[in-house]
Amino acid sequence: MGTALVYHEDMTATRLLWDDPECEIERPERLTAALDRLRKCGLEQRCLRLSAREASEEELGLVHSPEYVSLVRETQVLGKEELQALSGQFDAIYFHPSTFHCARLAVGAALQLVDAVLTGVVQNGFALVRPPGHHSQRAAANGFCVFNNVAIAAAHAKQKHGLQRILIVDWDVHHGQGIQYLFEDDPSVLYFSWHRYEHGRFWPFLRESDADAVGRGQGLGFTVNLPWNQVGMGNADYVAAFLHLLLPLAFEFDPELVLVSAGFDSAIGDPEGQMQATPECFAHLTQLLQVLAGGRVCAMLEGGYHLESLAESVCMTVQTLLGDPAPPLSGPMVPCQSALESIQSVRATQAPYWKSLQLQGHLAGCWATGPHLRLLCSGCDFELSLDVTPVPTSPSTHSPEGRPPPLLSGGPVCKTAASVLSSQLDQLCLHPAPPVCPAVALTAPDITLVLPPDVTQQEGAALNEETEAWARPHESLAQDEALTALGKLLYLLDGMLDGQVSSGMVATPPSAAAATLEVAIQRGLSHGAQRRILWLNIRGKEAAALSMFQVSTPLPVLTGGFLSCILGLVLPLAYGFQPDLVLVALGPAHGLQGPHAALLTSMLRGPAGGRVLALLEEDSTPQLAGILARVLHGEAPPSLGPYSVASPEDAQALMYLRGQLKPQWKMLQCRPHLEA
Ligand code: Q9C
Ligand code: ZN
Repeated sequence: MGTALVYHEDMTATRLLWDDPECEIERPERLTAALDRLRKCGLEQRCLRLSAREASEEELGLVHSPEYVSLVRETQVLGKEELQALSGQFDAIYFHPSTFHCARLAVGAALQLVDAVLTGVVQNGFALVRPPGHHSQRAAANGFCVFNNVAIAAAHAKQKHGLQRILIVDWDVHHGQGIQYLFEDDPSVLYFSWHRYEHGRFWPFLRESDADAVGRGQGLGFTVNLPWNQVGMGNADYVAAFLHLLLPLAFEFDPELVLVSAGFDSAIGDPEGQMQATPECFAHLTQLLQVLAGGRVCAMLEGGYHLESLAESVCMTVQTLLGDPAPPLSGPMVPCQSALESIQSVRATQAPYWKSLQLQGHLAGCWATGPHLRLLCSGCDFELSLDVTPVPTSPSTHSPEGRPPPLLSGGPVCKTAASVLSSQLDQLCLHPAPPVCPAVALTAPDITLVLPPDVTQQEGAALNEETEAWARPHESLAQDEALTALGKLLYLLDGMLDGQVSSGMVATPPSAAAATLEVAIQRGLSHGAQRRILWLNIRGKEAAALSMFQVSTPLPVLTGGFLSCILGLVLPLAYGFQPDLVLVALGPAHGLQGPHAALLTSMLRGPAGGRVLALLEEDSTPQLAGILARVLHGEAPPSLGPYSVASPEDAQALMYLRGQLKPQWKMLQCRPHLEA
């Protein structure tokens, strides 16, 4: 299933006919610049092109008053002076004789997109429209917006398709107060908006844009405002807002459809927003939303006034909708204090309405934290082990033979028992600094290995001397089958590291899994320049205990615990680490259900530019192999099903681990430093 691109050239007709510095930025070139760039990048050609239709007056009436629709209809025959006079009755609005036609096309485009997605013609899509819509209200134009494209699309999805849960994500830099007003008391529409606010000193200067506007009546908790109180918010701030605020709520809400008020005035270079997020960030935001609602994501253009930044950001969004991996994010992934204050304040304000925000464990106690720590928690059926080795300050050391030292052979496991912890955390081990190596390894129980399906079948993996050389130190790699699997893996790994292949999957005989993984890590680290590898080893408890340096925590089996582990721990670490490669090993007794494994794998494509290599064991089910292959290929993971909260034990273990790691890994933070 593909991606729709809905457009109509007529939407370039409306333009400002008089001098108005505030309105002149909303110009026809916004559409042509974006479309030109989509063509030049070959993206337009990959989409299903739909020509926009005009919305009917009945459709406009889904959210607008008949009087207001008539007023706009009548602007078609007004002269310039009259248009200017009427425009002056609204805030930041200009009318043009073509406005009614253009605005009906913009709404029609949004409706066509929703219809195409909800009837299964396409998986997702982008409506390239103007005028924008999110400021427009029941009986008022506002902020360049005439009809509320996204709000009408949501009302239509409810009325014509019977949807009961629609998520609207408004990543435009302005508050879409029009959408907020229209769905304030409606629990079937969850409206999330972040916006430049500066404590109320930025347009539209509304008290109700602040974090404490949470909806009313039945809709309490279904309006989520994240005000940015400083300009300059960047990639780390936006990703942190998604991981720590929007996504927990969104998974709990479990939408059937995601609508994006896709304004790109929140991107770098925009004169309105003054923010710093790069165009690639919108690829990541899109990818993070694609794990919801079975991937049914409809993005409608809102603002965006820096033509280059707008065009590139639109391309990033469309490319991601098409299933391509998001390019790696640039810059330090450290959210700023002001962003953390905002995020924390919204989490606190919304907590009464959302179980996913109530997962605060309550562990007292301080721990000796060092750059390296080892923690083992047991007491539940599964466990997630997480091995974090900091980024080296010097390139990885090599043994005399030119090989990196084995990652997993080292000093003895240091087990310093500490009964200080609560009953769930029964062992704490701090161990001496592990060998310097640019790898982060996460070990968790519960995943499966699969044979590569159509996606990444690698045939050119003939046994060669190099494979044998890598295998030689490992007894378990002596057998033919193990060698063959290793050959495939090395071939695939080289393809990924050279940029010819994005992602892949390899199945190994169970007895050779550990050694194969070790070789994969060493090979990855020794390939070319310094590499950063994120390694997730997901397996049963016994196996995890063999690993040398690791932090273990129970792998939550309830949906809420699993999600908080992924959103609150694994992804922040991964985004903060900015790996070149992610290795996901699903070992024996990994215990993950297919949808969980698929979600994890899918989301790990983000931090590594899509370079995810899944290692499965040969006795994994074909279903698991298939599902992982599809998500690696860019398909949406299946839904996790109804939300169930994390167990107190899981929440506590997770909170402890996060507390330990936070000083090193800033993306784990979701609240500002309370002390200096
Ligand atoms: N310098 C949209 O992005 N002017 N509308 C604000 C502050 C109005 C923005 C002036 C901006 C309207 C869809
Ligand atoms: Zn805007």
